[in-house]
Amino acid sequence: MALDRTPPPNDLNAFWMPFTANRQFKKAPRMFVAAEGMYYTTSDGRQVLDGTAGLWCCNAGHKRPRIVEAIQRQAAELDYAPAFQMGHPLAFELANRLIGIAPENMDHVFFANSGSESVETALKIAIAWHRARGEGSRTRLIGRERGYHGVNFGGISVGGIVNNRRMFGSLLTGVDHLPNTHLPENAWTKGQPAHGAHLADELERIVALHGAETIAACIVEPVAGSTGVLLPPKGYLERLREICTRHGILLIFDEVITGFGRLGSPFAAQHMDVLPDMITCAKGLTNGVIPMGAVLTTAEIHDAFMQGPEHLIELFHGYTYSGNPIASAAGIATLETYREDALFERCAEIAPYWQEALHSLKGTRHVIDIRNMGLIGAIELEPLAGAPTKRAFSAFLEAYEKGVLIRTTGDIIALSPPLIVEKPQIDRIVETIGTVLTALD
Ligand code: PXG
Repeated sequence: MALDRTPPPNDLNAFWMPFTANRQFKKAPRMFVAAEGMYYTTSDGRQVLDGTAGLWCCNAGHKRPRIVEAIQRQAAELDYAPAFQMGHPLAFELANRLIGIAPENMDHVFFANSGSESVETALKIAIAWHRARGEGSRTRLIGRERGYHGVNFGGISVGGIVNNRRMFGSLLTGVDHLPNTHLPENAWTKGQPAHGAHLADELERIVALHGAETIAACIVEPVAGSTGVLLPPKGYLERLREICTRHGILLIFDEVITGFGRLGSPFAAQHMDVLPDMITCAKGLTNGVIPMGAVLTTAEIHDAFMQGPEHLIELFHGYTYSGNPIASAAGIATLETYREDALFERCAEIAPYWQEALHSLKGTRHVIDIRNMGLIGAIELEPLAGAPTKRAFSAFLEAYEKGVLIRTTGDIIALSPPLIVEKPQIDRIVETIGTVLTALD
């Protein structure tokens, strides 16, 4: 008989953790065992205030009854239905509800299971759309330096974070990058910065270099989250839209972070009043509870594929779990929760308080910039000499010990509390960060 190789349940070795300092973590694990509202419970029984909505995804806070019940009900009703050549009602209902809150030019939804998959889907649709219309030479993709579009090959190719790229070979060819929108003259800006709309003109330079007839799409995050909250300068997204339109380039907004109320509107596209051709989203789509992503597209894009004999598949793309019944149920219940509690409006209402609270940290030890928009905030630290990222990581560990969950990327503290956050909780997040930074080397 084979020996049972199963380690004991509390052995931490087998699980190779994502985007984690595995050895550090396994020496001093930080485990959550429960969550409700604005708080996590740790394995040692402490309450930790959630300053990050999990990973930018639990916009309605934790353990929302409507979502919990919807998942339980659906699991007992229809657990799985084949996603190809078969359907089930909830995927259609969720698609309709998404269109109901999306910008007015969005008419169709393609489901995926994560932000990364949504990005791959959108990039593939963009290239295939041009080809379907007889413009097969449009294959080039334009991303942006410091952009984050997930971790699959398309996403890291258009993405612009060097650590996510350098270990993984040659990536997609035919990709160019716009410069990032982070300018030193915008330091300490509250909300959208004044300088930098001209950075969109770099797209003109790329068009002049390669010819518009080779370019399929340009993908950007309306607010770059992962790289440490880089805001779009006033007029920048408008100018990008104008240049894309003029050259027949599809504009994709990656709204994995900005979707579902983070800026006070359902999507950043509405907040900024700029209409992209496609939107990628995930995270807040199900309040983070079940993996799900989606690509929203216009009728113009969708309809170009709906030709030829009707028994033929129009787009050779899709996932086993596209529109999964339990994820769809979670998505519907999540959108209902957002509406019932008017959470997008709540974000818009509390954002000015959030802004002033964050900027009150100006002058705190190590802080070299603070920026914000909606319920997003970033506090940039002076890196510890010779040890970049160490100071911010220490701040993260110290804040956790003091009962507040923050995120750090590089030497930047990135904050994105659930949209249910109350003013005293904002105060606590800010005070804790202030205390931690003051005590830190
Ligand atoms: N696009 C954007 C804009 C994202 O922010 C993805 C795609 C990928 O989504 P998935 O679901 O495949 O992870 C993201 C994810 C952070 C952090 O700390 C950000 C993300 C994920 C985890 C952590 O900033 N963004």
